Amino acid sequence: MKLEDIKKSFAKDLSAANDAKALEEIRVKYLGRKDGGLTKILRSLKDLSAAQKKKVGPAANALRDNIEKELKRKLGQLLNINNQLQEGFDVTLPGKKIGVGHLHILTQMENEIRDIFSRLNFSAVEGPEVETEHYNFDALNIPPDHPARDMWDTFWVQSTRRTKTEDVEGKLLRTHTSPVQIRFMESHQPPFQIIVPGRVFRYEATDASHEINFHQVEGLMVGPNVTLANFKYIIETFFKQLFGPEIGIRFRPSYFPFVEPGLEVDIKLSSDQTKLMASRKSEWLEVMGAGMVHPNVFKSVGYDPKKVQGFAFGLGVERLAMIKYKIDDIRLFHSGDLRFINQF
Ligand code: YSA
Repeated sequence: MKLEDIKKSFAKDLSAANDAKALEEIRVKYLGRKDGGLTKILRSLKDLSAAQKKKVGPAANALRDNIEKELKRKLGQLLNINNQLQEGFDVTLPGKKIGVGHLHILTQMENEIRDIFSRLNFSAVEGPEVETEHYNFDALNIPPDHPARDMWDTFWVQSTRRTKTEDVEGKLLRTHTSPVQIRFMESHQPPFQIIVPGRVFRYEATDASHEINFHQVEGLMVGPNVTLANFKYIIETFFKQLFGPEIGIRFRPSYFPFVEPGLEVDIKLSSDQTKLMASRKSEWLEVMGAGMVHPNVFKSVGYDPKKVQGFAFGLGVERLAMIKYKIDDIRLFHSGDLRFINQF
């Protein structure tokens, strides 16, 4: 028999074998001392010429190794099936469902906010989380030692916070998404309307509605005739789309150095958000700071404040998710508690 024929015949025998006894018979047939075709070939090698030996020898050895390997593999396979059958393993049962995970509630919330603003014709842009003092404060009309810096308790990345004596620019974890307003305006000309979703950081005490690491979505609309009326329309439309037409919205005067006038927006909590309401002693939750962009901010990016005007806002994503999904403690979002996460 030729090597090729032995190979074919072995493959056929192997696939027909379904117990250890049959496998042993195959082993004897192909590798046994007696008359196995392969044994004969291996034995006759000594009578071949040197050239033939060189050709047939390695091929015959390789086939022998392969036969041994295949016999072992098939034996393992048969034993495995046998064990499973003995243990009462039912191969016809449906498999275990593998959990496929899902988007975190905050990602879902951010996506929903992006969708609504996209329908209102706002494009989304992003900026760095590690910022310079210039973009986070100075260019937003908050010079060093301005008391308004205390509104944002800051994580400084390097101990290079600028002081009157040491004029070195500091690096920090951005305390709000507002620095991206400056970055965007430096490289674009009005008119435009953008949102900036992103992570922000504050070095402050946590409670049911305050985290040290949370998310904001900044908004900025600038053009020759943008007014506070445009802001009110956009924001009311946004909240009604997010929470439904009956939602209570309150605009309050406020102060931010980078807007004039400045305001804040509150959303009315439902009566079943009792824990949050109890800890806050108010049925209104502040969700957004906003205002008309200050002329000094326009000047810092080279715009002429006599020619353009605009509104800006920064909303808290966690706070909106809390209202929408009746979550009474902001610290749950990053708690890693699957009982919480899997509800959404
Ligand atoms: C104001 C005017 C503008 O022209 C543009 C943006 C702004 C907002 C400003 N940059 C800012 O950060 N204001 S803020 O400190 O009041 O925060 C905005 C929103 O973030 C708040 O209304 C609240 O919803 C959320 N927030 C603030 N501190 C938080 C927080 N959410 C969770 N944990 C905290 N510690």
